[in-house]
Amino acid sequence: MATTTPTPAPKTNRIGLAVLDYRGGKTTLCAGCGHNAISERIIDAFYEMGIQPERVAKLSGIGCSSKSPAYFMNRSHSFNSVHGRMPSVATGAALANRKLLMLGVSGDGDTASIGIGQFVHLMRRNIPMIYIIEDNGVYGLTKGQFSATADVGAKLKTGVINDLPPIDTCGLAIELGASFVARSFSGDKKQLHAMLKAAIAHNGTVMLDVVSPCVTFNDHEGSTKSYKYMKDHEEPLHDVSFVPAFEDISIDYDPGTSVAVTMHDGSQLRLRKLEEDYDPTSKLHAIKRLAEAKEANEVLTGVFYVNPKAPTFLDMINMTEDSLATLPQDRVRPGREALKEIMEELQ
Ligand SMILES: Cc1ncc(C[n+]2csc(CCOP(=O)(O)OP(=O)(O)O)c2C)c(N)n1
Ligand code: SF4
Ligand SMILES: [Mg+2]
Repeated sequence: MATTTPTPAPKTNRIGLAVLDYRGGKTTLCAGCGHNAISERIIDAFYEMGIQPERVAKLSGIGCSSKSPAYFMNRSHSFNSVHGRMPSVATGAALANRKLLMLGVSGDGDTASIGIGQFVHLMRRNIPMIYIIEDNGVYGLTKGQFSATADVGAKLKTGVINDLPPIDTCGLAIELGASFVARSFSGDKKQLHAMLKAAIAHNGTVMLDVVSPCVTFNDHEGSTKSYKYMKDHEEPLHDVSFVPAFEDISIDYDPGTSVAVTMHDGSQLRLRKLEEDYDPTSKLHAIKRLAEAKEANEVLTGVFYVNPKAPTFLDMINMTEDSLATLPQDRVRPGREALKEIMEELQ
């Protein structure tokens, strides 16, 4: 009689979920779009960190990039906002329930063009959330016009040249108060994966600008956001690795050649120095190095700035640990005495 081999049980993470539990709908983006690679890294990072998908709130604006939350973690909460207005929705959700892990996905157009006013106020509040810009230098969804992150001299397929200076979202975020600011490339699997895991462990605003080529409208000769340009011009500041608090943090670490930043949950972000003197906890270093890279036409990647101790907006306003929706009436409604006092003050 033939024996049947039992199918092995799927591999699970520390909360007993399989990677399938972190997947979303089938992508409708173009094959080869950098945004798809970022969705894959998000799935892997949340799976490996053992985050309950129901604890995550996915937020986005409008654009091909902003469609991508539909393609990962379909068990999570999700809100697709108006173009460029995701930060105010995220701020409200973070205030209403600080137990949620907020994950915003935006585009360079959604953030740096129409949404710049909202973006700057999100950064200065250090709202606890991960804010990813899937940066392709164009408005992919509306057929490839330049966005405000396009470099001077970049050329569209039609021959149009951009002569306006780009907005550096990383420089802006550091200046304004985001407490974890990094840049990566959708084609750099290892670096992006480590950064996303560190982002999950951070308490404060993580602003992650990920260069993500648009294969349909901005991947040609003359583009500065193409796969080829990134391969030729990417200049990593350090090798990024991350050891979560639930693993043995003493392994594989050489303090002489690495900088280790301890995150608020005890995890360690390890940056193996490629540049001897770079200090990721110094805003000044970060801003200076970004300016130098710009002069040299390099696309600098890495964790530019991190401060795990910066107070978040929720700490500043002494927000309750409980979700507002679960508070009993006597904690949200002023009593008769308090109302009487207010009325007397107004007389
Ligand atoms: C108020 C408003 N203005 C303009 C548009 C048209 N529009 C849709 S997506 C988009 C740009 C998206 O670019 P980006 O955020 O870079 O996303 P990508 O498609 O490149 O990923 C624009 C201008 C809109 N939907 N709403
Ligand atoms: S148009 Fe560009 S940004 Fe949009 S899905 Fe296609 S490759 Fe991606
Ligand atoms: Mg874009």
